[in-house]
Amino acid sequence: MPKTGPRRLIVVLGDQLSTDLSSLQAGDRERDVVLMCEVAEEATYVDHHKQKLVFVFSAMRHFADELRQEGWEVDYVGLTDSGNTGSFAGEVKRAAHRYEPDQIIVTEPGEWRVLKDVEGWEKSTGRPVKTLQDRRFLCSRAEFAEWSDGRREMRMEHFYRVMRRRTGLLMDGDHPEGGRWNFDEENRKPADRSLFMPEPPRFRPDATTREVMAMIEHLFGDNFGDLQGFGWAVTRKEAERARDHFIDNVLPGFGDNQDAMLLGEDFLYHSLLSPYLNTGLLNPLDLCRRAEERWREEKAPLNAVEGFIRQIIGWREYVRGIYWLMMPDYAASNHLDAKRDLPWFYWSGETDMACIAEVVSQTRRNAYAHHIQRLMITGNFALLAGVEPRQVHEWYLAVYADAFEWVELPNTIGMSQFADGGILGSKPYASSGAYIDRMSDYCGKCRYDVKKRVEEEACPFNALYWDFIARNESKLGNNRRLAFAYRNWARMDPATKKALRTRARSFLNQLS
Ligand code: FAD
Ligand code: DLZ
Ligand code: SF4
Repeated sequence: MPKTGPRRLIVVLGDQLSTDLSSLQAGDRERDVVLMCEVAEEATYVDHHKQKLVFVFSAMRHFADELRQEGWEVDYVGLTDSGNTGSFAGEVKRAAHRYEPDQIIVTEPGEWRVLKDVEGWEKSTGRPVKTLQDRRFLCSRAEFAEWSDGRREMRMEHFYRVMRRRTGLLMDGDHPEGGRWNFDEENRKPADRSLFMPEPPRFRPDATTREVMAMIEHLFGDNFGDLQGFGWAVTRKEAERARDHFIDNVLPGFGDNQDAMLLGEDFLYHSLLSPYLNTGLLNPLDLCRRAEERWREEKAPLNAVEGFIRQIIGWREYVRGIYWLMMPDYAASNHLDAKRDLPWFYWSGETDMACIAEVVSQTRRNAYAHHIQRLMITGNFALLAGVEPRQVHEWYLAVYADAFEWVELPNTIGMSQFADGGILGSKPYASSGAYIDRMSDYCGKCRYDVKKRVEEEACPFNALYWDFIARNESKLGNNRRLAFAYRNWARMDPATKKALRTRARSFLNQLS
């Protein structure tokens, strides 16, 4: 027997697919109604990879079913349903007319753009809107602001220790397990073909996913990305299977092989869990506790488990904190005054640089590349070439299944492009071909020679690296972490300097 009394409208957004979401916890399934809507505004703010669109919409549809099974009334508006206004504001207004709720409840959105939208709902519907904290994150926006307040500089490593103490993860009383907070020195081994590579589980599209695939192919057929081979989990159960596979088979090798890159090996020792964490199919703290348990059972080494947990309670929470602290101005940051257009090969993959061609083609196939590929291949190249950070940001926001602005933007603008001038991290991640050669087997299959610097056949990363160092000297010359590079540049003879810069210029001039 449904309860009578005031009815509330609970709006659940596409990255809030968690049954323990604060808005759902605040609701009453016997009385309130849940609104979920696919809207054109979200589907088009960048030209998303087709797999990302299918993943989000299929996961949303499956989540609506999950809520219905739990007894909720869910009003689900599909992208092509008649009357769909194409925006959150429009759909919330229409739903307010349908249900005449006495209150609208929503968990705070992950992104600035959507928060601005939510802030207009009270006026557009004439109903009070209650916005609740997103408790899936371990550090609230207010707590991060408090932590950062008065600090001369923010650093992830300091923040991470606070999060370790707060969660108790890998702690022995007040001390870190193993006597150190960070075991990175033992990680980051180069690629090794002889390693056994665990294959990640892929999930066969069910009828719902196939329906979404047909819709996306029809509406967004020209967007970047292949749909055949779509294998992302779209239900909580599937995401949990992916999680268990990672914990059982991949986690033990995570630390050692975190930075390795091998031709034809798209996933190596990574979890591929970011799309599920970012949409709420998996809970970050639960995942970390399961990883910790593996170490306590002596089934995974401390360097692997600590490295994995750091990415989640450290980096993931830290970049979110920076995003909310710095938005909206952060999106326009361009400390190095980079102006070049994003080269077309970021979309086509058509370049003789084997490393970039490999990462772009993998990205097209899977809507995935691992961290070092994003940071040290495509990110590094854009940084060295001086591509405008906004264009780099829009590319990353479009092409990865896990790309939501709160996490993508600080990683791109801050970590990868140093466009924030050092707010997020202390140095630009710039490197010559030598690093790529050490961590991958890409160079062996490349038309360019990684050992050469100035010749026509020389690896472009080499001259571009020195050109980057030289042209940004006024802004980076005092950076302690680049002292070695600037000392080497200062020692170089003028003819070599000139040849490097000429080679960089001629390479950049032929980019389109
Ligand atoms: P794993 O290597 O298995 O790591 C485990 C988890 O740790 C990830 O699932 C993720 O939740 C978290 N994590 C690891 N590194 C980071 C990080 N730097 N910031 C935040 N969380 C982290 N991550 C996104 O989730 N969405 C993005 O849009 C995104 N854009 C990026 C753009 C650039 C330029 C760079 C350099 C990094 C970006 N990252 C982004 C961070 C990182 O590359 C991805 O989280 C990771 O590659 C996801 O793959 P995985 O799940 O296999 O990660
Ligand atoms: C990424 C995305 C896309 C493509 N489409 C929708 C949508 O139509 N409806 C929706 O609720 N969410 C979508 N999302 C995820 C949102 O972008 C994300 O939930 C909000 O931006 C929250 O910050
Ligand atoms: Fe990339 Fe240079 Fe190696 Fe070619 S030689 S794969 S361009 S780093």
